Amino acid sequence: MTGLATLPLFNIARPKVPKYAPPIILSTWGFGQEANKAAANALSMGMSSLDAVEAGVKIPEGDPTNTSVGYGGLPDRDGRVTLDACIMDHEGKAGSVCAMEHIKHPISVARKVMENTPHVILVGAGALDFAVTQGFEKENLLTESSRQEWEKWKITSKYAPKINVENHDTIGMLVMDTQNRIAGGCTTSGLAYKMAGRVGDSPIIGSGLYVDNEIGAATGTGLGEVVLRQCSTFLIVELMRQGYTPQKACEEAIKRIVKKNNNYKEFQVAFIAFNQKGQIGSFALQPGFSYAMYQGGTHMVVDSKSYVPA
Ligand code: SD4
Repeated sequence: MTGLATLPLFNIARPKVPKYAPPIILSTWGFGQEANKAAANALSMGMSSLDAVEAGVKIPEGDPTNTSVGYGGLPDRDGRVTLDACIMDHEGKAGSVCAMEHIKHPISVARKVMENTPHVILVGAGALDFAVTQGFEKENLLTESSRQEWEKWKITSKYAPKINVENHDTIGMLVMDTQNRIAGGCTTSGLAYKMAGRVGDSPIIGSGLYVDNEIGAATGTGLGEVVLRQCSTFLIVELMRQGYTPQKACEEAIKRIVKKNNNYKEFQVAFIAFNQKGQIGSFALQPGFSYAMYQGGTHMVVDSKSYVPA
């Protein structure tokens, strides 16, 4: 009798699962794990990497206890919560909103900018008007506890970006689905007590986020001004194009920031990246940065290496 049951085990053809097979999900900071779970759930229902990014980052956007993303975000110095977000898909399409008030999920508005307008970026009142025409509801995003924090801040009015806001920060997310389609999103309320109208790196394509499906993707968190001056996520993807691993590319982007900023010990910046092979990288300026990862069906939070030693 022949048949599978009689064959020795080592003769059975097994499908080869590559070590770094997608899906892969990466998010900045440990709190990104909840977002990753929502993204993984979207993927498991057959949704695309783009849908997964949106579903994922909506978790911290809607969380009032996260004071640097979406609802509950700390306001600018005038007490206004203004949100920045961008999204990019595997075809290189992009959408972004900057300094937008009153809409809880700026990532979803950014996606509408990408899909329903001929533009990439809408800012301020224009972004809000567009959101309303797309059916988004205007809400008060300043929670009572964020209002109280702002009232306390006004006593000294000192502008001092924190180096690591423990487990609460901007979320940047990168997703590769099983069809190897990469999408990314980045969403934030920006720096607490910023000047009215200030926009950081997070909603700017090539600074806070960059995706090139041929190569890979990168996103980041930290002091946006230094990232904006270096176009860091575009740099990381271009370095990967030249053959750098995601790890080496993130390290190089941080080194360039160090080179250009003598005061580099005073702020935090961190990047995460992956390439089409599924290799992952992360590097921070200061110790204390972690990222959430989903790969091989497992969720975990990983402490990143840093330029300044722990
Ligand atoms: C910004 N990069 O607005 C954002 C804020 C951030 O850690 O990531 N904070 O500059």
